[in-house]
Amino acid sequence: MQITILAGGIGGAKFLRGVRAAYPDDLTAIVNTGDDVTLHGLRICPDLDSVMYALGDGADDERGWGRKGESWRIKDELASYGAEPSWFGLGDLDIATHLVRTRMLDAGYSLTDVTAALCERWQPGVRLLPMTDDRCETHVVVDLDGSRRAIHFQEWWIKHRAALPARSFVQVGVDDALPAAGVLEAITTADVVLIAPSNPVVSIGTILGVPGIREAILTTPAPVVGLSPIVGNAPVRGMADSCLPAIGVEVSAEGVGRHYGSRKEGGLLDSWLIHDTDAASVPGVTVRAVPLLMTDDSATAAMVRAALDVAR
Ligand code: FO1
Repeated sequence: MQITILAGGIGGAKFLRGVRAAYPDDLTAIVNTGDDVTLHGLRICPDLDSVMYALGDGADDERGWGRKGESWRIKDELASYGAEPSWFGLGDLDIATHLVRTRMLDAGYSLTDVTAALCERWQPGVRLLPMTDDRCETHVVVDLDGSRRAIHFQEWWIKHRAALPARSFVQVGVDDALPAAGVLEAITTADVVLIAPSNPVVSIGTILGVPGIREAILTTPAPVVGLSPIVGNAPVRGMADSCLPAIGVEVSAEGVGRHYGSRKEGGLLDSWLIHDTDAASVPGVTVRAVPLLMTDDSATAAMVRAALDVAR
C-alpha cells in the first residue's frame, strides 16, 4: 500500500510513527521546510529533524523536538560569548546533524540528498522528502516596537512564544520554489494521500504553497484524507490557535475542514477525520468522528486505519 503523507514537525512525527505501525511498507512523507533557519552558520531543518529523530527512535518525546539524552554545553558557551541568538535551543547532539547537513549543502548536495544521507543512519522506515529543495522560510508579520515587520517563524515561535498576534504569514521565496524530486509523483501515484494533523497554516499550508503541490493533490486519483489537528476548540499541541485567526479560519475541526475544502470544489479533501467529541459539516467532504488523540503509536495506528477505512 503506497501511502503519501503531508506532514509538519511535532504532530507530523507522532502521526508518521502511527502510519508506520499500521502500514509499514512504501511510505513517503512530504515534510514542511518553512520552519528552516540558518543560525550560527548552521542550516537547521526542524520539521525534517523532528520526523527523522522520532522515526529513528532518537527523539525526546517529552520536549517534542531535538534529541533524547541531549546536553546544551555548546549553547551555554555561545551565550557566554554573547553570540546571538541565544533564544534558540541548539543541543550538542543536534548540532552534529546541522554540521553534516550544512557541510553537504555547501558542497552542492540538495536538501533531498542531504536528508537521504542523514536517514542512512536513522533508518526511519519512511521515505522523507522535503517539500522543496529551495529556501522558502516562513516569516510572521507582527507589530513590534511600534512598527509592523516580518520576523522569522522561529523568532516568533520561540523568542516571542507566538504571543505577538500574527497579522499574516509569508513564505519568503515560495513563489520561485520547485517541488523536490519525487514529491509530485509521490502524490499522483499514491494509493492514499493523508494530510497529517499538523498546523494547517505554517505546516500543511506551507507545503501546499509550493507551486504544483496543490494541483497534484487536486488531480491525484488517490483518495485524500485529512485528520483534524484541532480537538474541541484548541490544537492538541502547538500554536495553530495563534495561526488560524491570522487567515480568518475558525479554530475548530469544522473551520479547518472547510478551510481545506472539498476536492469536488477545487479543495483538498475527500474525507475529514474529526475527534469523536466533535461535530463538523464540510460540504462535499465525508466526515468521520473517531478518537484522534495520539497518546501512543497504537492509538495513532488506529486513527490511520480509520483514515484508510474512510478512504475506501
Ligand atoms: N522549539 C522551541 O520551542 N524552543 C527551542 O529552543 C527550539 C529549538 C529547536 C532546535 C532544533 C529543532 O529542530 C527544533 C527546535 N524547536 C524549538 C522546535 C522548532 O521551533 C519547530 O519549528 C517546532 O517544532 C514547530 O514546528
